[in-house]
Order: sequence, then structure tokens, then C-alpha cells
Amino acid sequence: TVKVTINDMEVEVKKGTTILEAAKKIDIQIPTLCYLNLEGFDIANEKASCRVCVVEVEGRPTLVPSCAEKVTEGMVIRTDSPQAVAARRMNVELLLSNHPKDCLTCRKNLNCELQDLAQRLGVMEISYEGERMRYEVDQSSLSLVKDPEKCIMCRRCETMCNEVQTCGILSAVSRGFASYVGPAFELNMVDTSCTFCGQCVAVCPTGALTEVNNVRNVVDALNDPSKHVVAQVAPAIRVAIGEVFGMEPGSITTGQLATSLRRLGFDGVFDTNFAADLTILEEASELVHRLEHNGRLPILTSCCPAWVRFFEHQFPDLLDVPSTCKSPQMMFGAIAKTYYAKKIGVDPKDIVVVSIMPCLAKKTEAAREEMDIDQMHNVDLVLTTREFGAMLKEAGTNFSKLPPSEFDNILGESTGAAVIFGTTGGVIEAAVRTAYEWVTGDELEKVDFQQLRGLEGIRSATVKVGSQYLHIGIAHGLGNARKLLEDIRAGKSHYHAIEIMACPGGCIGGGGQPYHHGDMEILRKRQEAIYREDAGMKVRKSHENQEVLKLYEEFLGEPYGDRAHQLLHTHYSP
Ligand code: HC1
Ligand code: SF4
Repeated sequence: TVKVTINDMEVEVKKGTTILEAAKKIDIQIPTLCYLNLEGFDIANEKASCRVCVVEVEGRPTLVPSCAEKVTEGMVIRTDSPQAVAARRMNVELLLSNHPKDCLTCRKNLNCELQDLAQRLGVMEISYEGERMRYEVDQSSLSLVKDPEKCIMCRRCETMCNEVQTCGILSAVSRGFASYVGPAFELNMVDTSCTFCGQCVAVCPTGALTEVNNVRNVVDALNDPSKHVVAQVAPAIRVAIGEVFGMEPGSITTGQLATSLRRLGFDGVFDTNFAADLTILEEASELVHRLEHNGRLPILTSCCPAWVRFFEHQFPDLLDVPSTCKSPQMMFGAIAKTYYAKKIGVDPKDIVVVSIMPCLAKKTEAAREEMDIDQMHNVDLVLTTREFGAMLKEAGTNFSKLPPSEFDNILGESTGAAVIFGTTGGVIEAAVRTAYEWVTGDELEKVDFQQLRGLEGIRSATVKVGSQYLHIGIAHGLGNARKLLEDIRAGKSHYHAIEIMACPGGCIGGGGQPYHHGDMEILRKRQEAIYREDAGMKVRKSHENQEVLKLYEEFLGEPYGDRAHQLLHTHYSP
């Protein structure tokens, strides 16, 4: 260890610790715009580009960036000296001099780290006002908006995209004053192999990268009396949206969600979890089918649309490996516009399906034409957790104080197996609960598969199912997924089934969730809440969902049968 003194306080830290991290240990928060360290995920952006974190080190002629400088024995550091504070302020003012400053109408208003820092440093005027760089806003995709004028070159997005997701879409374009981060050859995002995972958006400190906002479209639909507007809520929303309203991370707000949607005027208030149970019936059937008929193994889960885009672009030779199941979001839409439409006697063309999702890629997935039914999209509009939170704020909803209520029936019942879809490891655990009982014919007494849980990037486990051993792999983060895919390509994979989620943590860490500003404790709390919600449910296996069973009986026929194939399965193209 190394002993150092920061602002007259002694602290002992591990060798190799940066000044910034050492200061954090004694609750001294040095401001920074570019630094990012997602603990436990091996994700760090240490480019020292913003120079907001500069501090004074005794014996050094110039200020040093605390995010990049490692402590040495006996170092004496001041984070609050007049020189350090003045330099910090000047660096923020320089950034602001080349920044649009349209904060009132910016998509990032009150969530912007640059705005927050300017306020904390008391910046009231810009001493260096000069010329500003002008760029077009890229609104080419259905998922994200890129506004290069708001890029401050912190390069967190680049680290996320290139190192964590290994997608390689974003890098520095131009030089010096004119530089910003974007795709090579100034391509529009939609023309790249971007997966729309939104992890770049999740870490952008300013309004340079944000989601496409669909709140106005949803409000318009709700105000149109000729439309029957239904909502579905993804598993991971219920453990995260409370944060938008100042609740503790990991607060479970399932009942408040149902009430809030009803108050906003939705005609049907439903749960994506219903469709997650449905997905398990299809996916477990497909797995059993492949096992019994010498089918292609391993089977890969297909509910994460960023992951789907990733393998379509990067592994076009392996398109027969993933499950053909549509995601729960899309299965929900397909059932809402057929079975449900018939039941309530409404023309499916007048039904608007709105999804509340933790994800930006879900916006692009909703428009995938190969999933359309009678030239109708399964899902019409997708809001992220953040957008839905904003919509509730706009309506003045006191979310945390809402009385809880239940989802509506016929597309509202769900089991504990469905809620765990929201975290890495959950989809495969849900599938195992069902496959086990189907294959063995025995009742599964202990439904918790601890060996599938956790937050490590790649995990594996072996589960005994009757006389067989199922080898299961799990990856989250696309860089981790790539490793498992490369093994499959090389013929070295020994797994029967693999679950992949594009975002670190799975949907709890989705690109549309409330900003966690690098605090990984928040992800852990969301994950714990997911498992708590599951443990508290009476029914915890998808094949015991009575509404889903009734749907098969009245409408779909057999799981993995003809009707199910038509409505609930899809195909992939490079
Ligand atoms: Fe997910 Fe899924 S779990 S993909 O992580 O399979 O987005 O929450 O809705 O569709 O159910 C996201 C979450 C979500 C789907 C389900
Ligand atoms: Fe890269 Fe994902 Fe951002 Fe696309 S959405 S640029 S893949 S991090």
C-alpha cells in the first residue's frame, strides 16, 4: 500500500490507485467529465481529456490530472487549492465557449454533467466566447440522436462502443478544435453496424448522444379518441423507474406502474412479463426440439435486439444458431393485435401498442418489417424508462405515493420466471425451470439456480435435467458475447444453451434506464430487487401461467406449432 495526504488528511490505498480514486476513499469528490470506471466490469475511460480533475501535487511545477496520475508514497495533494479550482473553472469555461448552451430545451436538461459542473463552479459568464463549430444533428436512426456540437471529446462513448461492446462504431473525427466523436467517413449512424445498444448514450455526460424521444407521439395517440392504446412494461422497469422520482435504487414499483399508466389514460395496462412467460414456452419447446432431433446446438437466446443486430452484422455465417423466437416485446404486440383485438372486438389497425422498455434497440426492433403481421408492426411506439419518467413528471404524477394496482387481465398475468428476464442470467434460468419439468416430468422443488446468477461477464454452469447434463453459458456485454460466438464458429463450444444480453448487467443496465453515472452499486441493487420480486411470487414457472395456457388453448394451439410459428417466430438476415 501507499500512504498519501490529500487536503491535510492521510489515506492509505493500494499501489496503482489514481489520485481521483484515493480522494474518493475519504469522500473528496474531484469533479470530472471524462473519467468513467464501471467497477467489476473492467470498464475504464482514463483518457484525461477534459482536464477538469486537475489537482496540485507538492513539488510538481504544473497541475496534474487526478484521473490519470497514480499515487506515490508520501505524495501531498491539494484538490481545493486556488490554482486547482481556477484551472478547473477555466477548463469548463473553455468547453462551454464551444458549446450550444441551449440548456432549457436540451434533451439532457438537468441530467447533463457539464451543466451540473458549470453550476457547481459558479460559472455565470463565458470569458472566452468565440467562434463555435457547426455540425448537423444525426437523426437517421429510430433509436438514438447524435448531436456533435454537444460533444466535449470525453470519449466515454468510444470506450463503451469499442472496448466493452467491440462494435467499433465511434472514434475521434477531425482534429483539435473541430474534433468530435462519431462514425468513420462521417457516415450516418443508421448506415453503420451500430447495434443501438445505447451504451454510448448511457455514459455520455452531455446531450451529444441521447435517445430518439417518442413521448409526443404517445401523448398524441392517447388524445386520439379513435385509437385503443395499450401499454406493456418490461421486466427491468419496475426496479429502476423509482430512481427518476428520488426513490432508492432497487425499489420495486410494479403496482405503481400499473396505476400510473391507467391514470395517463391507457385503455389497456399490461405486462411484458406475460409475454416473457410465453417466450419461455416457445423457447423451451425449441430447445427440447433441438435436443431430441439432433438440432443445431447451442441454442442462443434472441430476446435482446442489440444482440440480434450484433450477430447479424458480425456473425452472418451463424444465423441458424440463435433461437427463432421473437422477443417478449414483439410477442406481446403480435398477440395484442390478433387474439386480444378479437377478444375486445377492436380492429387491430386501431390498436396502438406502446412499450415501456429500458432499451434503445427496442425502438428499432419494433420497426423490423419481417416481424409485421398483415403489414402492421407488432409494436407501434417505444418509450425508454427515462422518457416514461419524463412523461409522468409532465403530468405531475407523484409516482412514489401512487396506490399500487394490478395489471389488466388477459395479457397481464405473469410468473417469477418472467421478472428475472430483466437481469443477466434470468432468461436461461426461466427456461431451465420449464425445460426441467418438461423433460423429466417431475416437479422442480427448488427453482432458484444460484449457479446461473451473478454479474461476472461470462459465466457457465451445468444443470442436471433427468439423466442429461445441460451445459449453459451466459454472457452480458457484447465483447463477452463475441468470445462465446467465436468459440461456436471455431467448433469449440460445448454448451447446449447460451443466454446473451448486450448491456452490462442485462436489461437492468439498459441504455434507456435512469442514468447511474458510473455507480455500479445501483446495478447490483436493481438486480437484487429483480430476484426479490421473483422470490415473492406465488407462481414461479412460466408453464404455470394460466393466462398463457388459456391463450394456447383458445388461439395458438400447441407451443412451437403452426400458429405459434406464424406469430411468435422470426428469421435473421445479414
Ligand atoms: Fe428486456 Fe425482454 S428482458 S429484452 O432485457 O426479453 O428491453 O426488461 O423487455 O422483449 O421480457 C428489455 C427488460 C424486455 C423483451 C422481456
Ligand atoms: Fe456503439 Fe452501442 Fe453506441 Fe451503437 S449504440 S455506437 S453499438 S455503443
